[in-house]
Amino acid sequence: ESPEANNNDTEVKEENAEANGANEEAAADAEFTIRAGIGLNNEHPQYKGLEKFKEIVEEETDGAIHVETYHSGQLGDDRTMMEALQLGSQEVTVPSTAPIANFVSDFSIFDFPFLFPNSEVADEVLDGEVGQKFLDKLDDQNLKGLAYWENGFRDLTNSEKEVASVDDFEGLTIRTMENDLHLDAFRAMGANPTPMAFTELFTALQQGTVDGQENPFATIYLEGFYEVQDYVSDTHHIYSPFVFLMSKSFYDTLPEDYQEVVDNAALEAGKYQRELNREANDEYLDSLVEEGMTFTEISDEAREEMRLAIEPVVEEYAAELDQDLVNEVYQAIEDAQK
Ligand code: TK8
Repeated sequence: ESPEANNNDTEVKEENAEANGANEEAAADAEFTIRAGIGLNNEHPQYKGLEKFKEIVEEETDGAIHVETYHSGQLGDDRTMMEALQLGSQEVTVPSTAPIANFVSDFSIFDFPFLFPNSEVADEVLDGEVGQKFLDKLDDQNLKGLAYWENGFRDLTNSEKEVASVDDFEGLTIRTMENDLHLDAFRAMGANPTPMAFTELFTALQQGTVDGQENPFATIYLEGFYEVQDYVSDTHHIYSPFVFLMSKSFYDTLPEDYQEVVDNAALEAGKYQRELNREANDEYLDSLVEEGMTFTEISDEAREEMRLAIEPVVEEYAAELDQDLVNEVYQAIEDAQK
């Protein structure tokens, strides 16, 4: 290697050691340490949001609360990290609502396909009264929901063929999140769904264990799925919220003024994360095509066909949930469009 390269390595090593040193020192001085872990990698807006949360909390508490941020499933998959919050071995994680539904089943409403017509309506409903009612239901699981962030509208990719309508789902093995509604919705469209933690997804796509998956464009691009997937369709079949979760037992140990700091920081960082996420999702479809993926546009008729194919599943799940809450969600969606 050229001497400069070596020199850079040494410089990088010194920088890292310094950063870690500073980190260790900060951790030693802090009254509280928050271990915050997510599944997406450090380029994704989800991680930028976590860094923003860290910046605000450490500044507002003058370092009394120290935040350690982890990405790419370093602390495990979404379910593992939520269980770690319940056990007190981790303080923050930001999963999609789909895995949360395994802890609080009412959350499955947010994975009803085609529930939210756009992100503005989603923001208004989630950040309003009815969104808070769902967050309050997390307390019994020793989870404190502080804010809704954004994963985004989910789109289908696969390595087999162009998907332009429901008929094209036939026979495709699609990885879904670990959520029964997702499984039943993809079965209703003729696909062969397989539930899998996000941490195993890239390898499964690479090895062909599954033909495809569904996630927002930002995730498809930033996680490099274009390297192992050939086709992408803008199905936009589900708007997926993230929920900023804190271990409730940890939250309850914080003095009231620090609770206010983390409450506001989660909301503030969420606004920032949503903005970054929307910019990213708009820009990354072009990047996917530049990386060689074939883009298939889903027509309104084809999307309506998908909605109708899934409708019996949505009705079945809606009947299982708290009817007042379901009606409140639909009413809030209607009001948000007036
Ligand atoms: C990352 C996941 C991801 C989700 C999925 O941990 O599992 O496909 O969309 O964002 O939460």
